[in-house]
Amino acid sequence: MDSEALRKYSALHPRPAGLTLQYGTAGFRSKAEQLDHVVFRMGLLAGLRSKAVTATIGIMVTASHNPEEDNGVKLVDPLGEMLHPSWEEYATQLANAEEQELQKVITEICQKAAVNLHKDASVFIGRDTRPSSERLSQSVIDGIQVLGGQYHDYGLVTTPQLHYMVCCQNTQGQYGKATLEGYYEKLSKAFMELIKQGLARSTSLGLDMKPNERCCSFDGDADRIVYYYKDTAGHFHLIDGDKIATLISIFLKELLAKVKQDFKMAVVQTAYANGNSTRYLQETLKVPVHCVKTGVKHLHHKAQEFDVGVYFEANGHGTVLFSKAAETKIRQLVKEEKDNEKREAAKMLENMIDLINQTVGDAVSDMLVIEAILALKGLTVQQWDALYADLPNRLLKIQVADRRVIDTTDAERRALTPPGLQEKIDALVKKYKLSRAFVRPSGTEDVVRIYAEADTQENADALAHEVSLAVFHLAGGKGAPPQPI
Ligand code: G16
Repeated sequence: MDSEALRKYSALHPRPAGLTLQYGTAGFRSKAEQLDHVVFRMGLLAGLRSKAVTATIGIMVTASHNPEEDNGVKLVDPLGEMLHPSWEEYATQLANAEEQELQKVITEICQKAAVNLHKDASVFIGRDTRPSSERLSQSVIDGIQVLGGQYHDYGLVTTPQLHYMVCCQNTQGQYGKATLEGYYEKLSKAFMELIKQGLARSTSLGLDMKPNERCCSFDGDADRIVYYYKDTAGHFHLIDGDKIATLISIFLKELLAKVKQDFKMAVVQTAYANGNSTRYLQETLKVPVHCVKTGVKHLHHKAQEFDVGVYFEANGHGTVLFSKAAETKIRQLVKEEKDNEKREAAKMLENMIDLINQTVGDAVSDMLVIEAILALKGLTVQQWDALYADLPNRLLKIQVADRRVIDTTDAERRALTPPGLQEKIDALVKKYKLSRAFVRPSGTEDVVRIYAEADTQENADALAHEVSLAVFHLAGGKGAPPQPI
């Protein structure tokens, strides 16, 4: 390692005295002005990770849905996954090290993670449209160069596009071409093929807008999507990640039944999943459902256990993973199966595999998947919405002095600390029908999130408010106590 270069460049990206930042739900996230040293050091970390795994690593400069003045950094592992959890600790150590200790911390990481500093490093960089993002991605480049690494700066891209590019690069093009054109070509081709297949069977289907028009929105870095519409009475209907998972599961389950293979399919959700979505998936659709901690990395990991793993957070983050064995079998059926219905179903599954961005939840790819399914099944947005009715719910956030006083267990559904909080929540939940509530510290904002659902909106609101008061009193709330909704 060039110690002189490290000293020189780290002095250009000084760490504000006393500032400690934690690796959160999806990397580091904070006010942009506090992040220069963090992104520089994440450039270093990406270089180390690349040397450790002998593959290209991705760095995305974005704060997703956060306010414009925030920013953040997400690291992408070789196959497009989130950074391996065992490296989150190294990321935190590096981000918080005193400047004169940087070299020592790097040496320790190299020892613990068996990094050979003489190896090559390659890093792909992307950024969002925030005013601070361009400058911060320059600091990332400084970090990569200190370790003698190569980089390719893709500039403005969505987070899932960067995940895609990293995966393409490390699979020698097997997943696609590592360019933006390659990404658009792959998705548009699969979408056209999928739609064509369905339209060839029935000309009455299509993408025509219905009177109650469906709309969709992406988040700040296009890795989440939600649908919505206004009904004829002017009421707003949100179609969230739970309903997206349900639609995709229905479609895939039908195709899987047609190809008659013994594929294991499951849906992965978090505690934020609406209770009625879980009930519908388990009881009506008869698909196993698993609940994990918030954060796509947790959902992705769990979904990898199945042949077909559908995962979605209620907030619209999600995708579908196919096991290698299932993918190979499906592609083989397309080529060799004599039975027409079976082969056609396999072909649809094959196009779904190509249309879905399996590296990470991708709003563009998810939208094309949803549009194709709606068209192929001839479903209106209202019919999709009516699959089940969401239980009324309320999501609140409050500020406390230190949100780390809240520790949770059971996929974040129960609070271990502060003492007495869970008992209080249990007692409050008992007061309402069909009710459920939980609290957890956010990993992307300095807030505690409170979720409640119940039989009516009034009850969900009242429960959420009562739980927020309990958090305020037991976890050191800041400012005035939360007001009723
Ligand atoms: C990130 C994570 C998501 C998570 C969200 C909110 O999304 O990737 O899995 O649901 O943060 O997390 P929290 O409740 O801990 O603040 P994004 O789109 O903001 O990167």
